[in-house]
Amino acid sequence: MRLKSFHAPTMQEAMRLVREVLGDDAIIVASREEEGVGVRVTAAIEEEELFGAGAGGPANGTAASPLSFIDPVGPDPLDQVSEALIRHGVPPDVNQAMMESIETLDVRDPLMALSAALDSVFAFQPLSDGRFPRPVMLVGPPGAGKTLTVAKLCTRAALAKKPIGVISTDTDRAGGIEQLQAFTRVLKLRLITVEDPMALADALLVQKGMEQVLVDSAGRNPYSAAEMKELRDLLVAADIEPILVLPAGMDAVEAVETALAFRQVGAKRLLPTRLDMARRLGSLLAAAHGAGLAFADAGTTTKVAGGLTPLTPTTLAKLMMPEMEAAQQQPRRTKQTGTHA
Ligand SMILES: Nc1nc2c(ncn2[C@@H]2O[C@H](COP(=O)(O)OP(=O)(O)OP(=O)(O)O)[C@@H](O)[C@H]2O)c(=O)[nH]1
Ligand SMILES: [Mg+2]
Repeated sequence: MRLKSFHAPTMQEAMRLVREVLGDDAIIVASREEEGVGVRVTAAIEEEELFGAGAGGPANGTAASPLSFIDPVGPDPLDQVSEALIRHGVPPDVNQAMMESIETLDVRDPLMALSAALDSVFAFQPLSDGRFPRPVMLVGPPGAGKTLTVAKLCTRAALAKKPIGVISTDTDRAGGIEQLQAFTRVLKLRLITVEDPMALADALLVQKGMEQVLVDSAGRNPYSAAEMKELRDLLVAADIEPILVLPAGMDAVEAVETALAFRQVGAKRLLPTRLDMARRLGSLLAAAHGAGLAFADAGTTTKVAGGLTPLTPTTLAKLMMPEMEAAQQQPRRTKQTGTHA
């Protein structure tokens, strides 16, 4: 007997899929409503009915995709991806787009399936290790992790002995400059502080020859027209790329609205932080999807050295399914121990 799960928005649609793929002899063994996703129906069929007794191949065109059937000894990888998306609180529209992108794939590995879904629905543009085409300004709501991210990027560049420029525009808030200065002093970098758009344009001219120019900014309330205008004024002063910094663990709808506000001032990339402190990354997927932002790197620790992980479909899939990553590494570790013994 072979089992297969079907996802659909309604029971009627799920039943139609069962009949289409498995034929009229399929037996429904379980059905379940899944919040925000719809209905999941698991159906079974005898293999002789599927392939024709002794025929060794599909009996007719409707049963032409036996590869996507669940291996009776293990769970369906697509079900595991679907469960992970629900666990992460990925909103229904994003969940559906991701699941649809992989429903016809023949993959045995849930990490690969999730990685394929991420790859087809999202864009990934990690920050280069080399020369940045434009200076970047880390922007976002208060406390998102902008200053720590600038410190991490400074440290990464300093370890690679790259000449970089560091500018802070966070001059209004008490302590805004000192926080970054504490890092730049250790790294023996000169921190330039600027108070207005003209000064920023001049500071960027001074830093022109640098491989990377990093600009910290003050936290902005995405719903304050005045604060967002201040930010826009800074950004139009020079050719500079704003990168949105957003912490994991926000409400998904709030994350989308925040991302849209920063998209309006020109952000095209999202750099999520605090991935080490959140178990649900759905709000970040929602923000990237809703505002059309590409994933850059992610903050995964408070440490400045090695504190950024370049995001790719594979690294993000591993962050979303750490249990699968751990399970895959298990046999390798055992083998290494054997070699040393
Ligand atoms: N665990 C963890 N903490 C982080 C991460 N990124 C930032 N933080 C913490 O988040 C807090 C805020 O970080 P900041 O870099 O000061 O945030 P900011 O966006 O510059 O804040 P404002 O300048 O006040 O708007 C600090 O306590 C950081 O240590 C991360 O990836 N992981
Ligand atoms: Mg700051």
